[in-house]
Amino acid sequence: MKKLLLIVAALATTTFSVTSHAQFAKPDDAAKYRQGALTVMAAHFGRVGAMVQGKVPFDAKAAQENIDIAVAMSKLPWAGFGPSGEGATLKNAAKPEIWKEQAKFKDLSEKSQAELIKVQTAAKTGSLDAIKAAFGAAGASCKSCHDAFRI
Ligand code: ASC
Repeated sequence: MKKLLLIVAALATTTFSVTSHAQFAKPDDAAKYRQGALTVMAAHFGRVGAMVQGKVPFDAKAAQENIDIAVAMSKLPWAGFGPSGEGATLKNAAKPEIWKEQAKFKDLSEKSQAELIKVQTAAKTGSLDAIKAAFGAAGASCKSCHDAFRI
């Protein structure tokens, strides 16, 4: 069992180090990749949001599963905004400022990831109130990056 866990951990580390250094053959490939990751992240974050807003009944297990996926996905899109992702021709909403202000972009992306982890920590308690307390700041962190960098 311990050996299996070590193998899984090693594979996970490899996966993430590969994705975080991912280079794309064409800017459109990078755009598709980041859009896919952000779409899945937003879908699962949104399912937690629906519970926070009382649009669907609170289900602690579902909230936790959804925020876990959102947190996992939140590691991925940023590779698609690196140098090999500049100049995509497919429809996309990335402002050119992303590539002129990479430090600011990185800072905002890291803030969002940190806020999502706070929602995940809250979800582990099983308390809707705890999730509600963390959810707003996470949504606001998405918005502040969109305001600066999304058309
Ligand atoms: C979401 C989602 C976003 C953010 C943003 C917050 O649920 O899909 O892009 O929250 O709307 O303002």
